[in-house]
Amino acid sequence: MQTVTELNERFGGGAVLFGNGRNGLPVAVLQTNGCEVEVYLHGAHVTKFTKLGRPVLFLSAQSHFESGKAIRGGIPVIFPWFGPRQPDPVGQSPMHGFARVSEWAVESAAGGGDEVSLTLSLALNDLSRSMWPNEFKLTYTVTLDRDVLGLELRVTNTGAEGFAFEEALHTYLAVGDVRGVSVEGLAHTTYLDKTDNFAEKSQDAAPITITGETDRVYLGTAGTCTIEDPGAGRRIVVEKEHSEATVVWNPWVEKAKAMADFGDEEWVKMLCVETANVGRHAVTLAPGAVHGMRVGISTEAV
Ligand code: TA6
Repeated sequence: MQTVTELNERFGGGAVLFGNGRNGLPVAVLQTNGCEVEVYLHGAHVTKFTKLGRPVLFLSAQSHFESGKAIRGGIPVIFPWFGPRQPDPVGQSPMHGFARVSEWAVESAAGGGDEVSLTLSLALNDLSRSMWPNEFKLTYTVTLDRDVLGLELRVTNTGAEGFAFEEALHTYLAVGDVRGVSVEGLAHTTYLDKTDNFAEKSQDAAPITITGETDRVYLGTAGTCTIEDPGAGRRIVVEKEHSEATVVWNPWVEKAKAMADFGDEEWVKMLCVETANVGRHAVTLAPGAVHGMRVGISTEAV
């Protein structure tokens, strides 16, 4: 892996600077006027997006920052399976795949002024080979365009066999109080309720409110979600492309207590609204083919 000095010599110097982050893990900082983003090479993990100093993303104070472990909060990159691997041919496949616990390489850094971008990549490696037989390359572009955070995950099948995969950008949004927010953009869609044995249910027309543990996979939806957060005086807009599923998650009280890398009271301050292709929307990729999923995250005052 390249040192921070080498990274700055090769890619730094513009509006992207590399440094030693938590536990000495390499981190890239992207800045535009009034906004800042931090991306760890560990998991290609966006851990921070602030606008005028205010966090848009939630990051747990209890998060791990170490090799082999996922960071809790920010935007974990989920690939090539979502949730527990089913079936699990190797028996110990990590939850949510291996991309978020892998070390990614820097491909390029560009821009300045109002638009800055960083591209990272992950290709077939010993970890992936040990649990997944396919030849692939991931490229992940993080763009800060004025005050909009843009993300694109591209999956390339570099092998001679087709393969199927699931993916998600598992975004942890920062909210004032999750009990006072509402989510719009998923009306009249179907969802699988993971708190009710994956029962298939229909979402009515009303905005979604969070009144208990919530873990839902919304299917067949390419729409924009808006998270109204009057308590924080803002709404967060999550606009996506080439994604057919949206996951909404809050662990609430008991699940929060059960997670070692999450504070007991932190469930109040976060809501995951995830951009995904999972379950019946898993992507099948022929040899040589590429699939790109995009999301843009922004805020508006209310
Ligand atoms: O995206 C929601 C979910 O799949 C939940 O079921 C919950 O497990 C969450 O992800 C967090 O998973 P993690 O492996 O990061 O603890």
